[in-house]
Amino acid sequence: MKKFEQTWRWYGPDDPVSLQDIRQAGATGVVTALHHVPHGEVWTVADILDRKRIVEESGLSWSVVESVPVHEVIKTRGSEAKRYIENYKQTLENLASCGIYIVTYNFMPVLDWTRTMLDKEMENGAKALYFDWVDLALFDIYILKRKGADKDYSEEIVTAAKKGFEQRSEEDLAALTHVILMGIPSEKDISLADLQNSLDVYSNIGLDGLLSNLLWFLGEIQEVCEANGVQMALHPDDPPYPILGLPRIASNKEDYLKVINGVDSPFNGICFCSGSLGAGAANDVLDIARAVKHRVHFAHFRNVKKDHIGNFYEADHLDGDVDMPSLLRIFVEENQNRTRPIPFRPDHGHQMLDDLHKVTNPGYSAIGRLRGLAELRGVEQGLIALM
Ligand code: DNO
Repeated sequence: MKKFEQTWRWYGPDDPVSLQDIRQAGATGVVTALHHVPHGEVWTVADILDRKRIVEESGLSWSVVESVPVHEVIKTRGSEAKRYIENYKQTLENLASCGIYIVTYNFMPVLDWTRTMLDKEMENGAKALYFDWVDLALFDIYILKRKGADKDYSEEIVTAAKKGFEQRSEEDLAALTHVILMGIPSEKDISLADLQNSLDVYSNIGLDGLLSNLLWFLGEIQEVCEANGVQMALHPDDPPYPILGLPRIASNKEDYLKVINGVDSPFNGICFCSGSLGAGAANDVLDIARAVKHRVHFAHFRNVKKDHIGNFYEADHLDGDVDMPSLLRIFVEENQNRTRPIPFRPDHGHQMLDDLHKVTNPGYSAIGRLRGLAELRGVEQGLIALM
């Protein structure tokens, strides 16, 4: 029976978790990106080879790119979009020429993943990432001051947000703003002004416009991907619903089916993130997996625990709302049809044990992910033994 490829996200030479740590965790593949290259610029072969060499000298391989960011000009199909598409194609070609074929990306407007708190304390003292609707509404209504924002939330949430705003200190509000606008470590954060400027642009584009921009982008890169064996993996929206009035088009099964059928070619695939999808109250993660598994080029296994209004924290990998053993079973079976094993990584992990005293990238401390990886590979082996 074939096993998954075990991978681990590494933010590059500045990541406090080293390549040697990754080896000790038992992963064989590294998931990384050239975070120092500004969004939209070409990744040169020299730069890619340099990173690849560092990874390989540690006895690991660079299995997946996460991410080659899609520039806002492409997402909004601005006047310079063609130039950015050409750059994107060149980057894909360069990666393939260095033997790197799986590329993760997302099509979320302006912001990547969004949380309202990075250190929610669990009962056992570990810390988790957390998303709270009242805090998001507080930010949206009182800090971003988006027009008509209060209409997007229930009365209960609007009232609680108002109270929160009146009670919280300036410092607290600044910290909340920082967390919401936080980008990928070692890339630049979004500014409040960037976000404000984008609101109008995206409200004109709307859901249909954003989807058609994504399909246009995929159509444009199709030839390069097919000619070079590149597999594109679309990460779901995180969280999987429109936030701050911005449209979202990769949040559920219907969205994914529109995308994979819209440009119906094997290069056009998915990064199946069980935590992102699992945060959607209406999402049945197992059902989504069954519907799209044939196009999954990469998987993030992570869990979430939601409450009755949809706030959620990131739970231990085998805890929470996603039935992880059943999900893994779907992918273990799918993996048997593949020539190249599906790479997965333990996505995020609690800040725990020694890591509580260290400064690490939110969600990406070592020990919580080590625990996640160990649990996930244990489930995989158990499933294989029973098959
Ligand atoms: C967060 C990640 C995302 C993901 C991108 C893919 O931890 O899952 O930032 O890498 O959205 O483009």
